Amino acid sequence: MTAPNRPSTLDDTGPPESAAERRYAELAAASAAPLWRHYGNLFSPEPKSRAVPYLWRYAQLRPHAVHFSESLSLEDAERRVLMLVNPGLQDPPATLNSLFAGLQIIMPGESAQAHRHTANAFRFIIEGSGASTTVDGEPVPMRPGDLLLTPGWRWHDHTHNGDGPMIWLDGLDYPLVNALEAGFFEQYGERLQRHTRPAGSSTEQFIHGRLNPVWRGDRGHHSPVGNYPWTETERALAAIADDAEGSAFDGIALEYTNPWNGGPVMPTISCRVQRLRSGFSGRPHQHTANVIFHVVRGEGTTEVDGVRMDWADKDVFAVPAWSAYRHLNPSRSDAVLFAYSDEPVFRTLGLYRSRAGDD
Ligand code: GTQ
Repeated sequence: MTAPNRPSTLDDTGPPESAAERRYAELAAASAAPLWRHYGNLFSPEPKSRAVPYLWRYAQLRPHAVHFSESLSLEDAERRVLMLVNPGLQDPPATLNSLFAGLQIIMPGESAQAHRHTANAFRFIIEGSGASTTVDGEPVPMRPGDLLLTPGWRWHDHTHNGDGPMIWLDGLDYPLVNALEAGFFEQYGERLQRHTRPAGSSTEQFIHGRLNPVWRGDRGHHSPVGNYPWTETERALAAIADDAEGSAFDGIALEYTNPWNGGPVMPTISCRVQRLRSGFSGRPHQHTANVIFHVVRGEGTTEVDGVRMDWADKDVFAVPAWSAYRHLNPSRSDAVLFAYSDEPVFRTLGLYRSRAGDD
Protein backbone atom coordinates (compact mmCIF):
# COMPACT_ATOMS: atom_id res chain seq x y z
CA MET A 1 0.00 0.00 0.00
CA THR A 2 1.21 3.50 -0.77
CA ALA A 3 1.07 5.86 2.13
CA PRO A 4 -1.62 8.54 1.85
CA ASN A 5 -0.50 12.10 1.40
CA ARG A 6 2.83 11.25 -0.11
CA PRO A 7 5.03 14.35 -0.07
CA SER A 8 5.11 16.27 -3.33
CA THR A 9 7.88 15.22 -5.65
CA LEU A 10 8.22 18.73 -7.05
CA ASP A 11 11.52 20.39 -6.56
CA ASP A 12 13.53 23.16 -8.18
CA THR A 13 15.95 20.85 -10.00
CA GLY A 14 13.44 19.27 -12.40
CA PRO A 15 12.85 20.26 -16.04
CA PRO A 16 11.26 23.67 -16.57
CA GLU A 17 7.49 23.43 -16.54
CA SER A 18 4.66 25.87 -16.28
CA ALA A 19 3.14 26.84 -12.98
CA ALA A 20 -0.09 25.18 -14.12
CA GLU A 21 1.63 21.86 -14.86
CA ARG A 22 3.32 22.00 -11.47
CA ARG A 23 -0.07 22.57 -9.90
CA TYR A 24 -1.54 19.54 -11.78
CA ALA A 25 1.40 17.43 -10.67
CA GLU A 26 0.79 18.49 -7.08
CA LEU A 27 -2.86 17.50 -7.44
CA ALA A 28 -1.86 14.09 -8.78
CA ALA A 29 0.53 13.63 -5.90
CA ALA A 30 -2.37 14.41 -3.57
CA SER A 31 -4.48 11.74 -5.38
CA ALA A 32 -6.84 14.32 -6.83
CA ALA A 33 -7.51 15.31 -10.42
CA PRO A 34 -9.08 18.17 -12.40
CA LEU A 35 -12.41 16.91 -13.78
CA TRP A 36 -12.19 19.39 -16.67
CA ARG A 37 -9.24 17.44 -18.10
CA HIS A 38 -11.20 14.14 -18.03
CA TYR A 39 -14.71 15.21 -18.81
CA GLY A 40 -14.97 14.04 -22.42
CA ASN A 41 -13.68 10.55 -21.59
CA LEU A 42 -15.84 10.08 -18.51
CA PHE A 43 -19.05 11.47 -19.99
CA SER A 44 -19.00 10.43 -23.62
CA PRO A 45 -22.01 11.40 -25.74
CA GLU A 46 -22.68 7.71 -26.28
CA PRO A 47 -21.04 4.40 -25.31
CA LYS A 48 -17.95 3.29 -27.19
CA SER A 49 -17.01 -0.28 -26.35
CA ARG A 50 -13.35 -1.24 -26.14
CA ALA A 51 -14.46 -4.56 -27.63
CA VAL A 52 -14.54 -4.96 -31.40
CA PRO A 53 -16.95 -6.99 -33.52
CA TYR A 54 -15.29 -10.38 -33.96
CA LEU A 55 -15.90 -13.81 -35.50
CA TRP A 56 -14.28 -17.04 -34.26
CA ARG A 57 -14.39 -19.87 -36.79
CA TYR A 58 -15.18 -23.28 -35.33
CA ALA A 59 -13.29 -25.05 -38.13
CA GLN A 60 -10.15 -23.11 -37.18
CA LEU A 61 -10.41 -23.65 -33.41
CA ARG A 62 -11.64 -27.26 -33.20
CA PRO A 63 -8.27 -28.83 -34.17
CA HIS A 64 -6.58 -26.83 -31.37
CA ALA A 65 -9.15 -28.06 -28.86
CA VAL A 66 -8.56 -31.64 -30.01
CA HIS A 67 -4.78 -31.14 -29.79
CA PHE A 68 -5.00 -30.07 -26.14
CA SER A 69 -7.38 -32.92 -25.37
CA GLU A 70 -4.50 -35.22 -26.35
CA SER A 71 -1.65 -33.31 -24.70
CA LEU A 72 -3.11 -31.77 -21.53
CA SER A 73 -4.81 -33.85 -18.83
CA LEU A 74 -7.78 -32.65 -16.83
CA GLU A 75 -5.70 -33.30 -13.73
CA ASP A 76 -3.44 -30.48 -14.98
CA ALA A 77 -6.18 -28.09 -16.13
CA GLU A 78 -9.16 -27.07 -14.00
CA ARG A 79 -11.15 -26.81 -17.22
CA ARG A 80 -9.91 -27.43 -20.80
CA VAL A 81 -11.32 -24.32 -22.40
CA LEU A 82 -10.22 -22.22 -25.36
CA MET A 83 -11.13 -18.67 -24.38
CA LEU A 84 -12.56 -16.50 -27.16
CA VAL A 85 -10.64 -13.32 -26.40
CA ASN A 86 -11.75 -10.10 -28.00
CA PRO A 87 -8.77 -8.24 -29.54
CA GLY A 88 -9.94 -5.12 -27.66
CA LEU A 89 -10.27 -6.88 -24.28
CA GLN A 90 -7.07 -8.79 -23.62
CA ASP A 91 -6.30 -7.78 -20.04
CA PRO A 92 -8.26 -9.13 -18.33
CA PRO A 93 -9.32 -11.44 -21.17
CA ALA A 94 -13.01 -11.28 -22.06
CA THR A 95 -15.19 -11.77 -25.10
CA LEU A 96 -17.31 -8.66 -24.55
CA ASN A 97 -17.29 -6.11 -21.73
CA SER A 98 -19.40 -8.17 -19.33
CA LEU A 99 -19.46 -11.60 -21.00
CA PHE A 100 -17.19 -14.53 -21.75
CA ALA A 101 -17.39 -17.28 -24.36
CA GLY A 102 -15.18 -20.36 -24.43
CA LEU A 103 -15.02 -23.72 -26.17
CA GLN A 104 -14.67 -26.57 -23.68
CA ILE A 105 -13.60 -30.08 -24.68
CA ILE A 106 -13.70 -33.26 -22.62
CA MET A 107 -12.78 -36.78 -23.77
CA PRO A 108 -14.30 -40.20 -22.94
CA GLY A 109 -13.34 -41.38 -19.46
CA GLU A 110 -12.44 -37.88 -18.28
CA SER A 111 -13.97 -35.70 -15.60
CA ALA A 112 -13.65 -32.02 -14.74
CA GLN A 113 -13.59 -31.69 -10.96
CA ALA A 114 -16.36 -30.15 -8.89
CA HIS A 115 -16.13 -26.48 -7.99
CA ARG A 116 -18.35 -23.43 -7.66
CA HIS A 117 -18.05 -19.72 -8.32
CA THR A 118 -20.26 -16.68 -8.00
CA ALA A 119 -20.07 -16.12 -11.76
CA ASN A 120 -23.16 -17.45 -13.54
CA ALA A 121 -22.52 -19.96 -16.31
CA PHE A 122 -24.29 -21.94 -18.98
CA ARG A 123 -23.24 -24.52 -21.57
CA PHE A 124 -24.67 -24.77 -25.08
CA ILE A 125 -23.76 -28.20 -26.39
CA ILE A 126 -22.07 -28.30 -29.82
CA GLU A 127 -21.05 -31.91 -30.46
CA GLY A 128 -20.67 -35.31 -28.83
CA SER A 129 -22.76 -37.63 -26.74
CA GLY A 130 -22.58 -39.41 -23.42
CA ALA A 131 -21.44 -36.59 -21.12
CA SER A 132 -23.25 -34.99 -18.23
CA THR A 133 -22.86 -32.17 -15.74
CA THR A 134 -23.78 -32.59 -12.10
CA VAL A 135 -25.29 -29.43 -10.62
CA ASP A 136 -25.83 -29.38 -6.84
CA GLY A 137 -26.11 -33.18 -6.82
CA GLU A 138 -28.34 -33.54 -9.89
CA PRO A 139 -26.85 -35.23 -12.97
CA VAL A 140 -27.89 -33.28 -16.07
CA PRO A 141 -27.42 -34.99 -19.45
CA MET A 142 -25.86 -33.10 -22.37
CA ARG A 143 -26.94 -33.48 -26.00
CA PRO A 144 -26.15 -31.24 -28.98
CA GLY A 145 -28.30 -28.10 -28.92
CA ASP A 146 -29.14 -28.42 -25.21
CA LEU A 147 -28.78 -25.37 -22.98
CA LEU A 148 -27.59 -26.28 -19.46
CA LEU A 149 -27.52 -23.78 -16.60
CA THR A 150 -25.03 -23.63 -13.76
CA PRO A 151 -26.12 -20.48 -11.94
CA GLY A 152 -23.77 -18.75 -9.53
CA TRP A 153 -22.54 -20.68 -6.46
CA ARG A 154 -23.94 -24.05 -7.59
CA TRP A 155 -21.48 -26.95 -7.36
CA HIS A 156 -20.76 -28.35 -10.80
CA ASP A 157 -18.54 -31.03 -12.34
CA HIS A 158 -18.52 -32.57 -15.80
CA THR A 159 -18.12 -36.28 -16.68
CA HIS A 160 -17.87 -37.96 -20.08
CA ASN A 161 -18.82 -41.65 -20.37
CA GLY A 162 -19.55 -41.72 -24.11
CA ASP A 163 -17.45 -41.93 -27.26
CA GLY A 164 -15.47 -39.27 -29.07
CA PRO A 165 -14.85 -35.66 -28.08
CA MET A 166 -17.58 -33.70 -26.33
CA ILE A 167 -17.42 -29.98 -27.12
CA TRP A 168 -19.61 -27.17 -25.89
CA LEU A 169 -19.82 -23.41 -25.73
CA ASP A 170 -19.38 -21.99 -22.22
CA GLY A 171 -20.99 -18.64 -21.45
CA LEU A 172 -20.09 -16.85 -18.22
CA ASP A 173 -20.54 -13.40 -16.74
CA TYR A 174 -17.18 -13.41 -14.88
CA PRO A 175 -16.05 -10.16 -16.56
CA LEU A 176 -19.02 -8.41 -14.92
CA VAL A 177 -18.72 -10.24 -11.59
CA ASN A 178 -15.00 -9.44 -11.41
CA ALA A 179 -15.57 -5.79 -12.42
CA LEU A 180 -17.99 -5.61 -9.48
CA GLU A 181 -15.31 -7.28 -7.30
CA ALA A 182 -17.84 -9.94 -6.32
CA GLY A 183 -15.88 -12.99 -7.45
CA PHE A 184 -15.69 -15.99 -5.09
CA PHE A 185 -14.43 -19.47 -6.04
CA GLU A 186 -14.31 -22.72 -4.10
CA GLN A 187 -13.20 -26.31 -4.72
CA TYR A 188 -15.60 -29.04 -3.64
CA GLY A 189 -12.84 -31.11 -2.07
CA GLU A 190 -13.67 -34.38 -3.79
CA ARG A 191 -13.27 -34.76 -7.53
CA LEU A 192 -16.95 -35.42 -8.20
CA GLN A 193 -20.16 -34.74 -6.31
CA ARG A 194 -22.32 -37.56 -5.10
CA HIS A 195 -25.61 -37.82 -6.97
CA THR A 196 -28.26 -36.77 -4.46
CA ARG A 197 -31.14 -35.96 -6.82
CA PRO A 198 -32.63 -37.99 -9.69
CA ALA A 199 -30.97 -37.43 -13.08
CA GLY A 200 -32.75 -34.81 -15.16
CA SER A 201 -35.41 -34.12 -12.50
CA SER A 202 -35.20 -30.32 -12.61
CA THR A 203 -35.67 -30.48 -16.37
CA GLU A 204 -38.59 -32.93 -16.36
CA GLN A 205 -40.51 -31.17 -13.60
CA PHE A 206 -40.69 -27.94 -15.59
CA ILE A 207 -40.74 -29.35 -19.11
CA HIS A 208 -44.31 -28.36 -19.93
CA GLY A 209 -43.51 -24.70 -19.34
CA ARG A 210 -46.92 -23.62 -18.03
CA LEU A 211 -47.32 -25.99 -15.06
CA ASN A 212 -44.79 -25.47 -12.27
CA PRO A 213 -44.12 -27.95 -9.42
CA VAL A 214 -45.36 -26.04 -6.36
CA TRP A 215 -43.36 -28.00 -3.79
CA ARG A 216 -39.99 -26.74 -5.00
CA GLY A 217 -38.52 -24.04 -2.80
CA ASP A 218 -35.89 -22.73 -5.19
CA ARG A 219 -37.62 -19.53 -6.33
CA GLY A 220 -34.43 -17.52 -6.32
CA HIS A 221 -32.75 -15.30 -8.86
CA HIS A 222 -32.18 -18.09 -11.35
CA SER A 223 -34.17 -20.48 -13.43
CA PRO A 224 -34.38 -23.85 -11.60
CA VAL A 225 -34.20 -25.72 -14.93
CA GLY A 226 -31.02 -27.79 -15.40
CA ASN A 227 -31.41 -28.37 -19.14
CA TYR A 228 -33.47 -26.78 -21.90
CA PRO A 229 -33.32 -29.75 -24.31
CA TRP A 230 -32.84 -29.14 -28.00
CA THR A 231 -35.80 -31.38 -28.82
CA GLU A 232 -38.08 -28.87 -27.04
CA THR A 233 -36.36 -25.82 -28.54
CA GLU A 234 -36.77 -27.31 -32.01
CA ARG A 235 -40.45 -28.02 -31.30
CA ALA A 236 -41.00 -24.43 -30.15
CA LEU A 237 -39.38 -23.07 -33.30
CA ALA A 238 -41.38 -25.42 -35.51
CA ALA A 239 -44.62 -24.37 -33.78
CA ILE A 240 -44.26 -20.82 -35.13
CA ALA A 241 -46.10 -20.54 -38.43
CA ASP A 242 -43.94 -20.11 -41.51
CA ASP A 243 -45.62 -16.81 -42.30
CA ALA A 244 -45.36 -15.45 -38.73
CA GLU A 245 -44.02 -11.93 -38.70
CA GLY A 246 -41.22 -12.36 -36.16
CA SER A 247 -38.86 -9.57 -35.20
CA ALA A 248 -37.68 -7.21 -37.92
CA PHE A 249 -34.25 -7.28 -36.25
CA ASP A 250 -33.91 -10.87 -35.08
CA GLY A 251 -36.31 -13.00 -37.11
CA ILE A 252 -38.17 -15.74 -35.24
CA ALA A 253 -36.48 -15.14 -31.88
CA LEU A 254 -37.53 -17.03 -28.73
CA GLU A 255 -36.18 -16.34 -25.25
CA TYR A 256 -35.44 -19.19 -22.84
CA THR A 257 -37.31 -18.29 -19.66
CA ASN A 258 -37.18 -18.77 -15.91
CA PRO A 259 -40.45 -20.67 -15.25
CA TRP A 260 -41.03 -18.88 -11.94
CA ASN A 261 -41.33 -15.42 -13.44
CA GLY A 262 -41.10 -15.62 -17.23
CA GLY A 263 -37.92 -13.54 -17.12
CA PRO A 264 -34.39 -14.30 -18.30
CA VAL A 265 -32.77 -17.57 -17.22
CA MET A 266 -30.27 -15.79 -14.98
CA PRO A 267 -30.21 -12.21 -13.61
CA THR A 268 -27.23 -11.21 -15.74
CA ILE A 269 -27.71 -13.34 -18.87
CA SER A 270 -30.58 -13.69 -21.30
CA CYS A 271 -30.49 -16.62 -23.75
CA ARG A 272 -32.36 -16.85 -27.02
CA VAL A 273 -32.65 -19.00 -30.07
CA GLN A 274 -33.45 -17.36 -33.39
CA ARG A 275 -34.36 -18.65 -36.79
CA LEU A 276 -33.44 -16.46 -39.74
CA ARG A 277 -35.42 -17.64 -42.72
CA SER A 278 -33.79 -18.04 -46.11
CA GLY A 279 -33.77 -14.54 -47.64
CA PHE A 280 -34.05 -12.77 -44.26
CA SER A 281 -32.74 -9.22 -44.34
CA GLY A 282 -32.80 -7.81 -40.82
CA ARG A 283 -33.44 -4.21 -39.96
CA PRO A 284 -30.33 -2.56 -38.48
CA HIS A 285 -30.37 -1.50 -34.83
CA GLN A 286 -28.19 -0.85 -31.83
CA HIS A 287 -28.65 -1.31 -28.09
CA THR A 288 -26.65 -0.95 -24.92
CA ALA A 289 -26.58 -4.72 -24.34
CA ASN A 290 -23.68 -6.91 -25.51
CA VAL A 291 -24.55 -10.02 -27.53
CA ILE A 292 -22.63 -13.20 -28.37
CA PHE A 293 -23.99 -15.48 -31.10
CA HIS A 294 -23.33 -19.13 -31.87
CA VAL A 295 -24.38 -20.63 -35.19
CA VAL A 296 -26.46 -23.73 -34.47
CA ARG A 297 -26.83 -24.40 -38.18
CA GLY A 298 -26.79 -22.66 -41.53
CA GLU A 299 -24.85 -19.69 -42.77
CA GLY A 300 -25.33 -15.98 -43.18
CA THR A 301 -23.84 -12.56 -42.58
CA THR A 302 -23.95 -10.07 -39.76
CA GLU A 303 -22.80 -6.51 -40.46
CA VAL A 304 -21.57 -4.66 -37.38
CA ASP A 305 -20.54 -1.00 -37.67
CA GLY A 306 -19.66 -1.64 -41.30
CA VAL A 307 -17.65 -4.80 -40.47
CA ARG A 308 -19.02 -7.81 -42.31
CA MET A 309 -18.91 -11.19 -40.59
CA ASP A 310 -19.74 -14.15 -42.82
CA TRP A 311 -20.59 -16.95 -40.42
CA ALA A 312 -21.10 -20.65 -40.90
CA ASP A 313 -22.06 -23.71 -38.91
CA LYS A 314 -20.85 -23.68 -35.25
CA ASP A 315 -18.98 -20.33 -35.48
CA VAL A 316 -19.18 -17.80 -32.63
CA PHE A 317 -19.34 -14.04 -33.11
CA ALA A 318 -19.57 -11.04 -30.83
CA VAL A 319 -21.49 -7.77 -31.18
CA PRO A 320 -20.28 -5.10 -28.72
CA ALA A 321 -22.58 -2.70 -26.88
CA TRP A 322 -24.10 0.12 -28.93
CA SER A 323 -22.72 -1.06 -32.24
CA ALA A 324 -25.18 -0.90 -35.12
CA TYR A 325 -25.77 -4.32 -36.65
CA ARG A 326 -28.04 -6.37 -38.82
CA HIS A 327 -28.40 -10.03 -39.75
CA LEU A 328 -28.74 -11.29 -43.31
CA ASN A 329 -29.45 -14.77 -44.57
CA PRO A 330 -29.00 -14.79 -48.36
CA SER A 331 -28.50 -18.59 -48.35
CA ARG A 332 -31.10 -21.06 -49.56
CA SER A 333 -31.67 -22.62 -46.13
CA ASP A 334 -32.86 -21.28 -42.82
CA ALA A 335 -30.18 -20.39 -40.31
CA VAL A 336 -30.52 -20.92 -36.56
CA LEU A 337 -28.55 -18.85 -34.05
CA PHE A 338 -28.19 -19.21 -30.30
CA ALA A 339 -27.66 -15.78 -28.72
CA TYR A 340 -26.85 -14.62 -25.19
CA SER A 341 -26.64 -11.12 -23.85
CA ASP A 342 -26.34 -9.00 -20.73
CA GLU A 343 -29.61 -7.24 -21.52
CA PRO A 344 -31.15 -8.08 -18.09
CA VAL A 345 -28.38 -6.12 -16.36
CA PHE A 346 -29.14 -3.01 -18.38
CA ARG A 347 -32.89 -3.37 -17.89
CA THR A 348 -32.59 -3.90 -14.13
CA LEU A 349 -30.36 -0.86 -13.74
CA GLY A 350 -32.45 1.38 -16.00
CA LEU A 351 -29.61 1.59 -18.54
CA TYR A 352 -31.19 -0.26 -21.46
CA ARG A 353 -31.45 1.87 -24.58
CA SER A 354 -31.98 0.94 -28.18
CA ARG A 355 -32.29 2.68 -31.51
CA ALA A 356 -33.33 1.36 -34.88
CA GLY A 357 -30.56 2.09 -37.37
CA ASP A 358 -32.86 3.52 -39.99
CA ASP A 359 -34.71 5.83 -37.61
O1 GTQ B 1 -16.98 -25.56 -16.74
O2 GTQ B 1 -16.99 -24.78 -14.73
O3 GTQ B 1 -15.35 -21.81 -19.53
O4 GTQ B 1 -15.44 -22.78 -14.20
C1 GTQ B 1 -14.77 -21.16 -17.36
C2 GTQ B 1 -14.79 -21.42 -16.00
C3 GTQ B 1 -15.99 -23.18 -17.75
C4 GTQ B 1 -16.70 -24.67 -15.93
C5 GTQ B 1 -15.37 -22.05 -18.21
C6 GTQ B 1 -15.43 -22.54 -15.52
C7 GTQ B 1 -16.02 -23.44 -16.40
